[in-house]
Amino acid sequence: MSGLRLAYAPADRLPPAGAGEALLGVIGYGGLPDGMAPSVLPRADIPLEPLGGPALEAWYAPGPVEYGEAEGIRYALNGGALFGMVRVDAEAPEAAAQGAYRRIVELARALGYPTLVRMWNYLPDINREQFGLERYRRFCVGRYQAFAEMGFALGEDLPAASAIGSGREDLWVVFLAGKGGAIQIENPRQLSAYRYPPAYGPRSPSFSRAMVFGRTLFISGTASIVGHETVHPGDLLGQCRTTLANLAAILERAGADGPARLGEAAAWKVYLRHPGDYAAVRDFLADALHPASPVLYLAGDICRGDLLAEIEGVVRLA
Ligand code: 3EB
Repeated sequence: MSGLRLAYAPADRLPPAGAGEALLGVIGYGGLPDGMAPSVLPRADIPLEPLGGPALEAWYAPGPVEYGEAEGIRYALNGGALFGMVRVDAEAPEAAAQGAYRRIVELARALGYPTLVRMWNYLPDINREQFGLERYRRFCVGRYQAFAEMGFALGEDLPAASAIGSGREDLWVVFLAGKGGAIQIENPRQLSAYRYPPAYGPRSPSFSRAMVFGRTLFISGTASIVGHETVHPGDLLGQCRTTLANLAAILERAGADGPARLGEAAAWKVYLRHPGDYAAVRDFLADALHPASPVLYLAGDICRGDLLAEIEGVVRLA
């Protein structure tokens, strides 16, 4: 499936659909514009503060698009892709993740889009310990259990993902699924997350480093990890340089240009633990990324306490 398009915009202005396109869904950070149509449009209001630039993410696909809601999941589909989102109480992250993932997989299969391509997870208080285990690690347990019980191979069929800490009570999961043909890509510089040793939690994080879906490369949240270890703890620019090297390695594996050469073919999202780091990271990325590639900056907690920044990307392949 090709023709998916992502656009960033200011908080109050949804960009228009192109000819023959329809909206699949909208994600607002700290707010959504009024009067979005249709009323069944999948929309999420994620409580993360946008820093300096755009605050809305809009996904488009070649129309016609059908909308629906089932099991608390709002979704849109166009015959090639299924896009949706669900919001669940996250007091107990294991149960929240397991329930949300189970429902998403069941719905995606029932609608005929069994291949999970990309998941965005926004979990409140992601780094807080609860009964002796960090909430992110609890989330990983529930996600793993859902995938295991749904018959996933947990190696060849894991979606790309991001998992970020957000302010309020609920877990949001935003997802993209397809009918098949997605290719998982791992990063030669990093141990696959689903193989992380038990030091990082009782169940390894169930995601791939990137997925190719149609002509689009979805790059997972990428941070300053080499092998399985955080490198440059406490050093913002050291972490940024390592993250860029990790992104470059994924792009090379996918046969794409490097981060500085992608132009409008790439869109990036940058999560910063400390909002005050924004200017320094923006200045660093002004050199490292192509000036025509849009970047959306958000203040959000990264799922390892020693990580200061994480970058994800969507890249149109040639
Ligand atoms: C890492 O590489 C950093 O648990 O879904 C990045 C992307 C990270 C996704 C997830 C976690 C997740 O391990 C953290």
